[in-house]
Parts: sequence; structure tokens; C-alpha cells
Amino acid sequence: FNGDDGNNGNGNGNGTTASRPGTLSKPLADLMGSWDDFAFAPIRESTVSRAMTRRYFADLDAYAESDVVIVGAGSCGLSAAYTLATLRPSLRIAVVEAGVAPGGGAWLGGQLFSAMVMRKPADVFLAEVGVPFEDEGDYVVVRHAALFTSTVLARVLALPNVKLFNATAVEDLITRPVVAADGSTSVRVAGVVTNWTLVSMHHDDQSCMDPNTINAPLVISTTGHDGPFGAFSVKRLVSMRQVETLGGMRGLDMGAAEDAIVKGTREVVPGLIVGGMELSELDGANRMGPTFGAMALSGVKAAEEALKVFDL
Ligand code: AHZ
Repeated sequence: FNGDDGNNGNGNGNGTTASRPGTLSKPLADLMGSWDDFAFAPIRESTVSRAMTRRYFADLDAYAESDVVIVGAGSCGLSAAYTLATLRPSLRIAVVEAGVAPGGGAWLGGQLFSAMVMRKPADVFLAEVGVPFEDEGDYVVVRHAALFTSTVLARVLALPNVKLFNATAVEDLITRPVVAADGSTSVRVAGVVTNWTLVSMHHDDQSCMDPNTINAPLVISTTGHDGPFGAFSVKRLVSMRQVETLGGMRGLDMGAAEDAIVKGTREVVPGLIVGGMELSELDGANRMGPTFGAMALSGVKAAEEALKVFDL
């Protein structure tokens, strides 16, 4: 190591930015080699507990009334969160992710391979968030899908108007009746019903585990295609009689699938925008398999559709 100049070369000297290759920040470099006298600053256990719980419960309090809830933090949900929260810092955006680890299927490119393929013009999103890629002409390659997901995730988490509630499942939608001029009734989505995911997984063998709620005039659902959790909101639309039947995801056709998902990203019932592969279950669209451009740009389109709702 070589903490030579008191600055890490491209940052402000407080160790908060990356170092030049071959060097570390001076404070970290100074720490190395001085382990004999090493001791952490003191702490009491309750201080740690309060540091976590005070913040979490303040967030629960603040985000109980959100402007937008994004359900699912996969490649589409994270892209939507980044775009919407960046464009509208005034919007309070809750991202609810059932898994402990956000990112959905975007930690690998396909099967168990590392590289992630995106067809142009999705490279503009990579450039926007600062993910490096190799240009192969009509498509680009990120050398590890985890680089995409960790970068977008970091950008989202750094935004002051976004709170990620992970390990939390959306169990239902909050709805309100809408009566049209001709007397016919429909519903609008007005928020989400949540629970700890571990609780959601045990409704069959435990009783009295009622959920929590988040009110929001707009929900963006990006829960992926059908699976253990996926396609959550559109399946609920059927039981709520807002949609007759689901189209069901069709076989793989990369050429057709990606355009259809991006173009189809829209408000499907008042208050509910659906994007990413969840949309394939609603519209009966093809799957695209291991190419992720449509997920990034469906997220961008979902943000644009959300802005239309707020700009009405
Ligand atoms: O955990 C889920 C995942 O992280 C989360 N999720 C699902 N149901 C939820 C619920 N409450 C909260 N009820 C929930 N979170 O939603 C996330 C979905 O991420 P994903 O990667 O599965 O979906 P995506 O649409 O963002 O990306 C799809 C990626 C695919 S699938 C595919 C193919 O099969 O052909 N091709 C691509 C590119």
C-alpha cells in the first residue's frame, strides 16, 4: 500500500471515494501495519440496537404515506426507482422487495454465467448510472451482471427520497372504489399491504399474523414472471375482477419480447403501473431469456408513466 499524498488521488481525502490503482486512502493505509495497538471505539449493545431500530421505525413512519411504492427490486424495479427518484426528488418512493437480497434475477447474466447482455439502445441507461460495458455493435456486454445490479442499487440507495424495505413482501393491494358517471364501479389501487417475507411464507402454519400497510396514490409493480413470488399484482387483478384472465408468458423470442415489454409498460388499472417480466404474464408476451435491456428501459418507461400520473 502507499498512502503517499494524504489524498486518495481522486477524492476529497476523507477516504470516501475509490483509490488510484496501487494505493489506498491515507487513513486506511495508516491503519495497516499498526494492529498491535489496535482497538475499536467503544460501544454498548443497546446503542447498536437503537441505531438500527430508531432509523427503521422513523422510515416506516415516514413512508406509511408514500407517493409511489415500487414492488420488487429486480432489474426493472431498480431502474424505475433510479429514474423516477432522480427526476423527481420531491417524490417519496418506497421500494418493497420480498428477498433479503435485492436484484431479482440480475446477479447473473443467464443460466449461471456472469456476463450480462443488453441490446442497444439500453446502453444509454448503463452510461447514465456509470456501469462500464464492452461495445459489440448492436449489443453491449457488462462483464458481470453483479456489476450492473450493485451499481444501480448503490445509485438508488444513495438517493434521499428512496427507502428500500427488503425482506418485506407485498401481500395485497389497497384499493378504493371508483364510481363512473354511468354508475358502473371499478377500483383504483391506493397502496400496498406488506408483511415480513418470513411471515408471508408461514400463513399456512401460523395464525394471527396480520400485515402492515403503505398508502400511496401510485404503485409500480415489477415482480417478475410467475414463480414462487412473481407476477404478484397482475394475478391479484384477476381475483379483484379488474382483469378477466392473464395472457400468460409465452415462449422465448428475443426479437419480439424486449420491444413488447418496453412499449407495453403502462398504467394497467388506475394507480397501478406494471413493468418488467410481470407484464408478460398480463399481456401474453414472449420471454426474452438472458438479455436485460428491456428490463432497464421498462423501468425508465415505468418512471415516465408515473410522471404522467403526477403531472395530470
Ligand atoms: O423477489 C422478487 C424479485 O427481486 C420481487 N418480488 C416478487 N414478488 C414480490 C412481492 N413483494 C415484494 N409480492 C416481490 N417483492 O420482485 C423482484 C422481481 O425481479 P425479477 O428479476 O424476477 O423481475 P424483472 O422483471 O425485474 O426482471 C426479469 C428478468 C428476466 S426473466 C427472463 C426470462 O425468464 O426470460 N428474462 C429476463 C431478462
